[in-house]
Amino acid sequence: MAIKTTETKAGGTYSAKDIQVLEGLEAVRRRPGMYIGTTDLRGLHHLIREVLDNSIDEAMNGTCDRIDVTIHADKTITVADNGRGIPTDIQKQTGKSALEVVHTILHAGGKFGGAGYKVSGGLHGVGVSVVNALSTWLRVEVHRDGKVFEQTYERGKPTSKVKQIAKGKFAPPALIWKERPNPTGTITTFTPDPEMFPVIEWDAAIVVQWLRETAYLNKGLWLSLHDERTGGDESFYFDGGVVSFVRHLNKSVQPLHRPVYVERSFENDTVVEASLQYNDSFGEKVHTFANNINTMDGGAHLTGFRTALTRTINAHARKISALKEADPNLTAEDVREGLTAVISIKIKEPQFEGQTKTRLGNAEVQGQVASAVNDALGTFLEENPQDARRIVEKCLTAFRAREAARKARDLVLRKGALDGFSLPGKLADCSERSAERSELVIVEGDSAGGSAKQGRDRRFQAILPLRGKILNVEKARADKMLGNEEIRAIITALGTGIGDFFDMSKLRYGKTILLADADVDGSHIRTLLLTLLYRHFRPLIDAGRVFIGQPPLYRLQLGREVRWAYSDSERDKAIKELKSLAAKRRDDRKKTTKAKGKGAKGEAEAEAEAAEAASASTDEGTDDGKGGRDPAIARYKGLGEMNADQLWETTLNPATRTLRRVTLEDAEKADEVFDELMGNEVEGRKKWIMANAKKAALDV
Ligand code: 0RA
Repeated sequence: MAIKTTETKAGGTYSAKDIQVLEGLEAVRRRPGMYIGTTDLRGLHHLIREVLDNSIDEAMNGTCDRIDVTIHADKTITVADNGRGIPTDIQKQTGKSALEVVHTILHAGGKFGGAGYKVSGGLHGVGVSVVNALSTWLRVEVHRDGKVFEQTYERGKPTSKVKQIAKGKFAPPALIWKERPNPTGTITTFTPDPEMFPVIEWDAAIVVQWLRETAYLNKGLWLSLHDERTGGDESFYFDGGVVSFVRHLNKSVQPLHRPVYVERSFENDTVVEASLQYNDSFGEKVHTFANNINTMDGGAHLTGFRTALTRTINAHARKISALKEADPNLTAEDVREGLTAVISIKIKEPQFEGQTKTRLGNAEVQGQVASAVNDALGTFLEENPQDARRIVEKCLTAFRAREAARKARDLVLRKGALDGFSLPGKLADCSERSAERSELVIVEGDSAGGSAKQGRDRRFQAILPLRGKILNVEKARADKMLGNEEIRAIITALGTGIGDFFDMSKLRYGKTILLADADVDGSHIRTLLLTLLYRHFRPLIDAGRVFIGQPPLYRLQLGREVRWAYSDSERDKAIKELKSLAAKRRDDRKKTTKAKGKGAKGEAEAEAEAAEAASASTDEGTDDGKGGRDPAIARYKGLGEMNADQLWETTLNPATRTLRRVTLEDAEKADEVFDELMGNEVEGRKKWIMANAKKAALDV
């Protein structure tokens, strides 16, 4: 069948090619989730990431050293870089400008046959055309060869040709930086489509996190966020690259030596960069990246790193006779305590695996990372005998402590303290025996725990109240940890055992729900619990089985109508809703009263009656001075203030409650805050408390 050609406004014709293009972008709009995962706030922020990644690719290529992101007051986003500028010349296959092609054809993003790029971030690379399709409006400005070009689009379709303009519309710092005579670069501005994204609220913290991480991973690259909503400006630039990253991660603990650093390029263009530094804590922080993408589930580069670390430290320990001939080798476990490391590799064709595509698959990388780390760490230990001794001692202590902990744990296990037979006394268990259908609610405080026990559905909800703060697992060793009553209660209630002994098949509840107040203390307890779960029950988090319960912040009442609000904006919405409901009722009553008493009563009389009827049923709320009433608003300070029914209605009832699933990122963040809060360094703790005292004041 011949494809019909249709006249376009511009006077050209639509061809089969154009139809394909439109169908491609239409597909993105029909199923945005397929391209960006979700259309919630996460998906929304993905748009920035997508555009940003193209500029970062340009930086990785060595042809861009500054990127500016701007959040405009009207929610529009601009990303500007001082790279070479996206090519604007006509492409043979399509007969169109390359600039238009990358913005309108799916999967045409950036990789121009490999000539322009060495490496590129593969994970997010769905291409800027996806961002374009999901924006009501997008404009790109390119500076190249002393000229300026622009093109605009609406919902992915060009609304102009690629045309040369006299002068740039913007002067982003990236371009005027360093006062180059002929600056080059790309400036992209877009407005996300509210038809695609129900909520458009930018979170500067998310962008700042990416910019900081990217700056660490690309030394010499300058990245800024300009937030025009607040006037906030933040810039990141690190000469030290991953060394600066490691120093940052260790800022609240005492390091044992200067960071070890290695950078090496291999024949296939793979570049390995790594830094490591031991500190006096017991935790481990190892972050791995491939092409700037956080490979949260590790992979070949992490395996190579661990192998090299264990091998090199063992070899050195034997050499200096810290390990005798009869001693067993230190294990990978033993060399983890107090280790902070960042491994960043740049690779031509990254293979990302796993459900969330956050594990690096490329097998050849393992040997490359191992050999780079072997050589660098070997040399470091050789040349710094005092540091070497401290590192080896640290690992030996870990080995001895682990042995002691194992013995203590065996003892505890043998005593049956962790068996299903001795469930904690304060656990109010549910009658349901199937884990899939039941849930454990861990509640802060005995009094809230009491309400929860009364208010729950005892068929499937078990309640475990916790008294005060649980033990600081960062500092405590495993044996001491198991001696803590609150922690033991959690372990026995969950039933899985911990660490090496963790067994998912023994899990007693499908969901674990953490319930704490929405204040500073509550957030402290949540942090403690998340850290415990992160370090000792990580498979539960990985499986998405941990949730944070959300108690409401407000109770609103007008007449008999009650609403709960979980945020300030929800509160404002509820006020409006209640008032319009009340107004409508007044109107209805007025009408019926009028209808009934037609002719018998005057209008004023009827109205008075209606008002009376309204106020008779209104024992809550106050006059708003306009003949209506304002709802009574109570601010909930804590779970303890709610009675059993209210707790059920707002927080426990699956039909009406809000739960937030804990992600690995949440848990990692908690772990970091925890370090700052609880690590050995008093200074960091002081700073955190001071910084948060402000927030705390706003909380009441
Ligand atoms: C491929 C080739 C060239 C530039 C780019 C891609 C490029 C793409 C983006 C996306 C955002 N910023 C960008 N900057 C550059 C140029 C090839 C050449 O000049 O020879």
